[in-house]
Amino acid sequence: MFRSIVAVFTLVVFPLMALAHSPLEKAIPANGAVLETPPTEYKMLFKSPARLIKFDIFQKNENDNKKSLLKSLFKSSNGKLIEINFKPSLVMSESHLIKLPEINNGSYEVRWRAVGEDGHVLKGIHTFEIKGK
Ligand SMILES: [Cu+2]
Repeated sequence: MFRSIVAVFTLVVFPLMALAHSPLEKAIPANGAVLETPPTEYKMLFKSPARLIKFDIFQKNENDNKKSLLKSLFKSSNGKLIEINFKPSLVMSESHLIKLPEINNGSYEVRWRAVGEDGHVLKGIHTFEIKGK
């Protein structure tokens, strides 16, 4: 009995904790930000040095917004992938700057992946919205 409780705890609670504790100090635009003007770059500040190995940005479909974070983690985005000329970083750094092309008003989803100093993979999904003035 006790053992199965521990197993359930490990399976259910630990992954949730991992989600709750972002390895990011901050992102600009912040997750959930609503902006008046399109950003020209995306800035990520990690709590400790990491190599950013993947950065995809999608323009989301209108009816996509209701999906919960948990759901979207297990599903790939059905948004439109935006062409950026992203190259995986070769050096460990706490800050990463990704140049964005011109983007229109709408909802965006960023899916990133990085490798921390201990070799662990870090990843996350952020969203932001450009509303216009
Ligand atoms: Cu680690």
